[in-house]
Amino acid sequence: MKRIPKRTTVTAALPYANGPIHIGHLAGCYLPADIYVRYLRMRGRDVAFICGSDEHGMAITVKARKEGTTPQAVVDTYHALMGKAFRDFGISFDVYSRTSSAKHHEVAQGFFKNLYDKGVFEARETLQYFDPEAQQFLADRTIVGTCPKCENEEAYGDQCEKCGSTLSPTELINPRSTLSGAAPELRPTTNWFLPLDALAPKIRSYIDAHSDWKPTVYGQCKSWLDAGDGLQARSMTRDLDWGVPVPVEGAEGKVLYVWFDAPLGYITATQELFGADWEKWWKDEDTDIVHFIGKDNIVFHCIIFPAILMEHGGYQLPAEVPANEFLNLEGRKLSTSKNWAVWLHEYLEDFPGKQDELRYVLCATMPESKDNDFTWSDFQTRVNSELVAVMGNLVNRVMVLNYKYYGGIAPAIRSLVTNDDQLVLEAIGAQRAAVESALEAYRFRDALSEAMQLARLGNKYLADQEPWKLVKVDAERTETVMAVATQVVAALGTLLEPFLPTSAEKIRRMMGISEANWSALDGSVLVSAGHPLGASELLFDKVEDEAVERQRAKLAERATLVVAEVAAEGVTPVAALDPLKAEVAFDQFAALDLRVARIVAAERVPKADKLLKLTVDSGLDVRTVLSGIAEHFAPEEVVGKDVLLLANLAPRVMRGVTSEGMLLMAEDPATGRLDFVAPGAGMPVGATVR
Ligand code: B3M
Ligand code: ZN
Repeated sequence: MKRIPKRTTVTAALPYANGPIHIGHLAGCYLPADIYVRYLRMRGRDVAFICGSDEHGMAITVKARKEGTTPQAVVDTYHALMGKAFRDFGISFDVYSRTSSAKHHEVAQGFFKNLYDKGVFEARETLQYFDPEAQQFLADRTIVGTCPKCENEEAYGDQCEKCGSTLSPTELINPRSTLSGAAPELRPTTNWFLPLDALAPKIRSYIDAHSDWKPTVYGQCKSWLDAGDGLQARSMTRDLDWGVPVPVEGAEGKVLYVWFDAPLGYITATQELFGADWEKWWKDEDTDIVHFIGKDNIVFHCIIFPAILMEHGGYQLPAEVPANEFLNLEGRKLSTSKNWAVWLHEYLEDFPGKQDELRYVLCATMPESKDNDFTWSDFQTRVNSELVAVMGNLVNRVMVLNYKYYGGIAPAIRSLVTNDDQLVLEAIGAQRAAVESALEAYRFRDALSEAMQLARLGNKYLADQEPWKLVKVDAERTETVMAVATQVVAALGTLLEPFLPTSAEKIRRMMGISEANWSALDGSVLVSAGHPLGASELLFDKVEDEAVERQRAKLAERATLVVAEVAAEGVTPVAALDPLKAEVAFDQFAALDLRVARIVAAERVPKADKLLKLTVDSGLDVRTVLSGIAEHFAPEEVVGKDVLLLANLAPRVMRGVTSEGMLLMAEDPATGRLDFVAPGAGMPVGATVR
């Protein structure tokens, strides 16, 4: 059994204020956090739910430049938009703060000063590009030049988007500043580095103490720690003008690295929420700190932020980091910059009052252990065949019959309770226990399906007992059946609260129950006989084909716009496809042993830029596979992925390592981007491909 903390500080990643919230953000982080918090509140636990906008960082300045406005104007716009969308959607933050506030600057500077005064940082002088016209140092993304690998003339200082190579600004040929167009000069600059290399032993023992974290989270931490050259010192300051000014002498014109200040935003927000009483939420041993994030934030929350807290001292370290994988949209990666998204504020306009429908579908398909896909047709199917046909139907029938037979007064258990009655009544407690254990383990999909199971059982019970027939022959038995079914519906009014708060509240109103009561789901009578029921309300209605088609058309239109924009920017159009290869006999194909496999660990291969050394579970064995994808994927991005493995390829030795098989990859002919060929959802490791 997990220890029950005295209080829980739950944070959800601070979204960058450079664009609206989309369904990927929700499924990755805000929805699971909200479900978890609502659950803790129901159990009477002391919990604070913390979030706010992340208003610093390059993404904001890039956006401001693109729109010809100031970073402050950008963050003001999106802070307001995101805050409203979260509220309208029912994400129940206790505080939604922002990092451009004076208070946050104070907190972040205080932390930096503390570490600086202790001598934690290493000051290092490096050469960096400086724009002599704009009179400022250039961040990697503000330098473009010719890619040394593919000769694309528009490569960025950190990456070439055409060939996918990771670059450093000094590798670019003919670099130029995007601020002024001028050729930048290398100038020396001093920045302050957090010596993660020296701190690695402490970080390792912290991570080792959390081997119970989700395998994807723990695995990513391990692969950072075990990477070829280990953890590297990382600069905590930047030569930029937007951010929290570095509060030490000689640091004029520098700001804190956004990943230094942003997690401290959780602390600022807690201070805003509790005033003088905030400290116990971060410092008491009895407090658990739980960070809900997406997988791209793991290193920052599990390694860098804990390192900062350790060096500061006096703080609890994150106890749990239930990070999720990514949600895709109609088979493509969600992207704010490419406008490939279902935006929350637009959804709320297009589907007014249907918050719970989106919560339901996103929870049922949550990318908990691997990436998942959102499609509009799946949305429609789940709403219509699960919410409408199961849940809505049960509640509606119980209400209609209770009004028809008893004038809206809760019926009483009259006759002897049968085995069927007993089973469905006992299911209330059993499903509550199942929901609890799934939620305590951050298994949100299972938790929701356990809650839904009670509705399924209730529906089946009614279908089996057929009170609408029984009523003609046995009034007493009919009333018992209706009383039992009423208890089940009333239980759903509480059990669904964490997942579907609006619908749960409607159910409670219909049952004449004022408050959700988790502990009463133990066999207690939830609606006593003679109690007046509320008026019937519509829980869910069908999502029609037209609504779904409108959404698909919207996406298609945007996709066309994106293609047009890309073409206008002069990026190469889709290149010629590879010609068809010579015919093979079926036997030649059948001789290949192709299987579903899972990447369980990954690391770079020293002195081999292109290779990743992967540890792959083929179902039959765990083996090493070398793959030429290092320029396309960081090791931590691939851990946990399900892939297709050519398992009977003759072993090959490369760089002194034996590779036992090959992973199937697809290559985008236009960009050279590589991606894994992935099996469909739910296909087990070891399954053969034929
Ligand atoms: N803003 C990154 C993101 O939205 C970042 C999270 C900060 S959490 C302290 O993915
Ligand atoms: Zn390139």
